[in-house]
Amino acid sequence: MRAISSLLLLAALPAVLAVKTEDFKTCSQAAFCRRGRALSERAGQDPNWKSPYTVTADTVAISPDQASFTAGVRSSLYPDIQFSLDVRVHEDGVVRVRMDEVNGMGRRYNETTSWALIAEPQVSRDVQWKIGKQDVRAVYGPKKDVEIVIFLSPLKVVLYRQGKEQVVLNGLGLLHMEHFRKKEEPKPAPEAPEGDVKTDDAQAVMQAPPNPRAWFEGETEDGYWEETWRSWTDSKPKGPQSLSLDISFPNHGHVYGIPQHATRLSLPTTCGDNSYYTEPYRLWNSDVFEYLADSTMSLYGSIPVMHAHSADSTVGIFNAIASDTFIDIAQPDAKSTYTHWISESGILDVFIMPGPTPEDIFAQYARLTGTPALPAHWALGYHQCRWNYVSSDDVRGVQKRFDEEDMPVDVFWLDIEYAEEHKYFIWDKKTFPDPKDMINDVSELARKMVVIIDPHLKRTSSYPVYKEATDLDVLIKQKDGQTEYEGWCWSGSSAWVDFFNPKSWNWWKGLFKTVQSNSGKFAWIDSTTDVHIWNDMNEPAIFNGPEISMPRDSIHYGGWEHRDVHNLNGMLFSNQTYQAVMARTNPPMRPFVLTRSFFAGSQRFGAMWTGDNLGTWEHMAVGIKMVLANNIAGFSFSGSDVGGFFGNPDPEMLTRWYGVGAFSPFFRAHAHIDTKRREPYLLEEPYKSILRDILRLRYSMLPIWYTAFREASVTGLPVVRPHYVVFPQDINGFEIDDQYFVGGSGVLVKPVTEKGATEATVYLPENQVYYDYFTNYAYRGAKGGKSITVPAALHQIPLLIRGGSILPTRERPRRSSPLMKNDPFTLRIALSNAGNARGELYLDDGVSYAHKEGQFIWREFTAEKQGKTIRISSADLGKAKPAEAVDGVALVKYNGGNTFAKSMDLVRVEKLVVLGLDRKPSRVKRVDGGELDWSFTAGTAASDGKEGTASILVIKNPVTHIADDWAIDINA
Ligand code: NBV
Repeated sequence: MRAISSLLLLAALPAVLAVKTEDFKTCSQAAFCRRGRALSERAGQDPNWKSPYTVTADTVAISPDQASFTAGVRSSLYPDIQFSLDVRVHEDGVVRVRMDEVNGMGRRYNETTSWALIAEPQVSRDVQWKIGKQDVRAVYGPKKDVEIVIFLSPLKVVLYRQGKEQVVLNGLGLLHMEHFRKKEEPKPAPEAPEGDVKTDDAQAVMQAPPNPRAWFEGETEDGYWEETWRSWTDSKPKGPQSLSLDISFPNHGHVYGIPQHATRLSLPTTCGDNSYYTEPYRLWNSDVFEYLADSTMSLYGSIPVMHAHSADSTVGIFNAIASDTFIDIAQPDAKSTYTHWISESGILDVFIMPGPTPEDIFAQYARLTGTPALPAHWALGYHQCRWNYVSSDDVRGVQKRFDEEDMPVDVFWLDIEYAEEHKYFIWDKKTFPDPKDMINDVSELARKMVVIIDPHLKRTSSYPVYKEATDLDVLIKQKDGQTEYEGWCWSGSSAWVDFFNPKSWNWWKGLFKTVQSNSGKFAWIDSTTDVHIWNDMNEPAIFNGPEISMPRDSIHYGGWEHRDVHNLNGMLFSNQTYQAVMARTNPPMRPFVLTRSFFAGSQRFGAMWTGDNLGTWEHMAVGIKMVLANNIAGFSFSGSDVGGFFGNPDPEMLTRWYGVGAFSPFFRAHAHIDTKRREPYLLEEPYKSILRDILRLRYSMLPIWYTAFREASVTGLPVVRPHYVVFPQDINGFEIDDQYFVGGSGVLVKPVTEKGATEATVYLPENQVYYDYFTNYAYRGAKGGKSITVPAALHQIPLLIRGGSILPTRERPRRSSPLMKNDPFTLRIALSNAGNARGELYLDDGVSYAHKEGQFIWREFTAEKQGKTIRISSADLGKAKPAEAVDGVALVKYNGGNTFAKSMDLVRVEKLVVLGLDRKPSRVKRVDGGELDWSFTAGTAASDGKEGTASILVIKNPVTHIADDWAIDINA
């Protein structure tokens, strides 16, 4: 197998060049990445290349409880340097591989997991390690078909399933952990021999064997101790400490994940013959002005999680590293994938997730970093934002117009201009003289506000937040470790809180309190608990810093350099904000925090969006792929700015963008300060009415979204699911990233992102009926997959219901989602080919944590064909499956008669709509009662599998209490 490295040489297809790329480093502009890629190139050119790293056999030790394998590792090139290797199998089969330098001259950053993981994982006691001459191996798993093997010389770690290689670390021999060393004074270069007279000395030089170290690490000390890029010089007091590691996925031809990049879901290659990109994917949280819609450039957040997929299995890795990381991907034969990870600093700490299904990977990853927090229900409604609503009266005016136009909306947002001189928390009293009244006017209609709090603090002692941070000494320091770091941002000369410092946490909480404490410290008393928070610029974005961020040699708590922790920075900020918002009330209420920057684990603290997209069709389309990538990387609550942040979308584009937004987990319209106003009520007809319909559609489907979010919060399964997740064996679906399923509901959507479209092609992956959501037309899929054409004029969203699904909706238009609390439900029962169906509904109070105490309704609806009867029934899933969340949170104290369920006593099912019956029923009756009020419309879709409109049976008012068990028989 040719190494990824040699494939690099043949890289083709230059990336499209455009806006502001010059503000950010490419691999060749970052010394550590140059070194990493050079290593891979050299290795690739040498057919006999072998990793110099070996496990020292006599150091191999298995802990007495069999929990872990440890050993010493050496590189033949630096025999004096010691490394430690630790491999352990977790209870759920995940394998953690750690390596660090020991007894070295410095300390590599080893705390990434203390921020990313929810707990120290439980190690399996059910593993028997076998120490052999050449390897150490352990077979495990319920079927004992998984094996982890550590090959000793050279060091290689392989995960097998049923004897087949799944994941290989250092299979290509690109592992290299640069050790700490002393800076050597440069030696004078030997004088060059003159002319072509070969002196003895010169001959000696030419005949000397090549220096293997030079061969391995490069001839020169490239950027070891200092690095200058544009006008910035990065001092590197610790010297080189980069980490290179190849991770291969034999037998897996697709890889997904590593958000955030504006690219396809199935990640295109970056090296090798005909590679799609030439630059590696980069993870270095960055504020990229006018980012490209098709690029490997790093964006605002990073989740170093990758899924590798084939029709046989899905495996995954989580590479817990928070420093600047470049990732090359090669797929030389379309069957296997080779990746090369090059990071600037940090220990090696890789979690191998064995799968073997996508569902298993989600659970395995959720056990490590947690499931997404269950959002407040209102947060799934529509959010109206722009930079900026300029005054409290402006906010009131916008709210009024929504109500006049009968357009639902839950949240009004304020961007940075609410704050006097961009001193966050401090209202600009000229424009917002009455903030509390304004908030109360909004919350009167059960709505909320979200207000921005950026991390840069204006450096003026008259700003209490800055003053208190200085007094407490919790600001990030310059490279001397003493002086406050100063940079330029919206607030002018600014400083940044170091959230790695635990001292900052309680203080930060205090700022959000809406009542003054007697400590005399700042509290946000002119806000209310109906205000939630938007954290922007938390990469951090700094106008005059290198790559629009913080110098890498700045110092954080514990003496760590910014380079070590950069990608964690955004998560710590939104985490602390989340805790602060939660702490405002007793009992706590679910906070909403939107973050731009994120890392693995950020899903526990709210929502993210894809930053400053452009109002173009390409950006609209790639936003869907980015949201899907985020979803499979555990961070479901995501969306893109509806309308595009920059530019003035024409009405057609804006209309289509609402179609995209209504089917994103997070649905917010936003716009740059220089754009024209574009609130949905401002559009002419027919656009305005179409937007109203789309908003109402979102609201009517909130029960489906909330049920999906609840499932995500318990199992880690994504809220929006691409094809390979739902049909992991259907090879035709592995590249599909423009249509997807909403949770496990059976809703399949393909938002239109093309100008002038009147039709769309939708791929149906199975021999099953799919019903058009609006017209009930029954399309037929086929075994092996089939594409169909569906109408997609401007007012139409290609939206299908997979046969076999039951969808709960609420069809009464309201002004905001809390006002729907007592609205009745409609159940759409979309019968499968076999005449069956299933669905779920989850409900709780939507705001508190009472659901953790069992205060919820969780129903299962089924339709089962038994001879000539179809029985539709509803059962209590809370009772049937007192499930434990994958992260170990037990759903305790559940009883069907809980007070929340009781409070829903008036909520009924107003309508059952049964799609796809073969013929008109003779009777429709409750099993415990009499005949129901029903009507039947015959369809043209015949039961022999022809397309056409489905038959529709409508049953009126069949159920009085949504929380009850019931059963209805439809007799043929
Ligand atoms: O706060 C202003 C904007 C905000 O509207 C946007 O959503 C963020 O992504 N912010 C960036 C700073 C300025 C961007 C040009």
